[in-house]
Amino acid sequence: MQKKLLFAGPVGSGKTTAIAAISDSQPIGTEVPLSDGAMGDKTSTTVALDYSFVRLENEVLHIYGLPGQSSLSFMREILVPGALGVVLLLDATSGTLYEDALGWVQSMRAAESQLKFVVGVTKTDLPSDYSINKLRSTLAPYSGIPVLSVDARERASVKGLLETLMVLS
Ligand SMILES: Nc1nc2c(ncn2[C@@H]2O[C@H](COP(=O)(O)OP(=O)(O)OP(=O)(O)O)[C@@H](O)[C@H]2O)c(=O)[nH]1
Ligand SMILES: [Mg+2]
Repeated sequence: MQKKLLFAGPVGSGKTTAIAAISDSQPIGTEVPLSDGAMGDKTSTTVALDYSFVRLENEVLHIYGLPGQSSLSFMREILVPGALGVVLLLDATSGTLYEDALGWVQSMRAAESQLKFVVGVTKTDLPSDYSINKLRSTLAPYSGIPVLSVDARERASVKGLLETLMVLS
């Protein structure tokens, strides 16, 4: 059976960047320019999905990235069936980090109750008042979700998330 994993999380958390960093081939993307102009070096947003694959310990993992925009949340119901697990990326500099964490876990578990999660917090190199302990306690009702700090631009960092998820899945 095909091993399917999802990258989820809000706009700008690094899903498309992480998939490009980990991929064995050029990912398939559905990027359009940001309507309000660039956010730093981010100039586009995903409007349907990202797709790529990666070989990890002799297994081929099929990787799908969701769009972060809430108006495109219907893509979750389309992409969740058959997925083994979710890499949930959250942006440390976002003022809605903790609500985002709960909202994404709740909405995706509503679509598929058995989904495994690993959380990767990006942009921890930038100034913020993000606290890993507060995030862990926010997610405590969903026991067994590891929380790691990552850089979505770094292959080794993203690979660590996938390896953690595959141990759970
Ligand atoms: N400084 C810093 N920048 C990061 C880090 N991880 C990702 N980024 C940047 O954050 C931005 C993420 O953009 P995308 O990958 O398009 O985000 P996305 O989650 O796919 O967003 P949508 O498709 O719009 O939902 C890029 O500009 C990355 O270079 C990090 O750890 N530190
Ligand atoms: Mg994207």
